[in-house]
Amino acid sequence: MKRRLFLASTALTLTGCAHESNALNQTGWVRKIVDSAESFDAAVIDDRGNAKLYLPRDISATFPIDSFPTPASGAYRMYVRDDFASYRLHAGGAVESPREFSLRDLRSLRSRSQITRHDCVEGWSAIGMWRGVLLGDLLTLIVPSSKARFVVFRCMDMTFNHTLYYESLDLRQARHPQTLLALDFNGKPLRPEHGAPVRLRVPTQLGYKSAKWIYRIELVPSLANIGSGKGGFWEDQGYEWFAGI
Ligand SMILES: Nc1nc2c(c(=O)[nH]1)N[C@H]1C(S)=C(S)[C@@H](COP(=O)(O)O)O[C@H]1N2
Ligand SMILES: [Mo]
Repeated sequence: MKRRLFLASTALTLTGCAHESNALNQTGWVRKIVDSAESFDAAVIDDRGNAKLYLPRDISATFPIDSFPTPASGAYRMYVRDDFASYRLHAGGAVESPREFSLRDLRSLRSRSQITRHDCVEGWSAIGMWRGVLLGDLLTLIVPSSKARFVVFRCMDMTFNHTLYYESLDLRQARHPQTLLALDFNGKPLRPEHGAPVRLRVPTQLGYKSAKWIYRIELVPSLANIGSGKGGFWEDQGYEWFAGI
């Protein structure tokens, strides 16, 4: 957290001007860093709105773990002990067919693998290969009702505000062909510290959108009643809800 605050104040110093005095204007700040790092590289997001795909040789040798600690609850420890056999992903809210998915159910759906870069607002990026289910495919199974506008992700880790981590996407972002419910990382099942058994991977958006340790997916008409109403844990602390790279 010290590092986060330090970087936020650095961003303030760097940008300086009055109209940018919001130290938590993280997206704009990161975009500047990403822009400068990418000036010799191809576009990060192409003109169809897709994140750049990388090659196996580009995969980072080490990939940081950068989040709240791995859940310590008895329930999560039991999942780890039984290799997530008793885990269920609950999918409901404003949908016509609420459902629970075991890990085996999720693994029986069509999967997709992609090598993309993860950009964290704290100033690091890393490339990895994720395989999982298209969130759009899961939404097709549960059938969002006409009222549904956002998809909320409920996670099993505890934040410093003693709430569980939460995030959200709108339906367009959720159905983006690169938005995955990732089950595997670099060819192996996700490890607990990287968000096992199911995490979001949204390569078109900043790292905090890629929620780890998801136990529930909830369709809602509005974000007003989620946390303090900004649509995610970090958004409620001042980060932007639209975290496009
Ligand atoms: N549940 C949960 N998901 C989370 C976070 C978190 O603290 N809790 N941190 C986010 C942030 S800011 C980043 S950069 C990535 C880090 O993922 P990694 O630890 O697998 O690298 O997870 C994102 N998803
Ligand atoms: Mo991050």
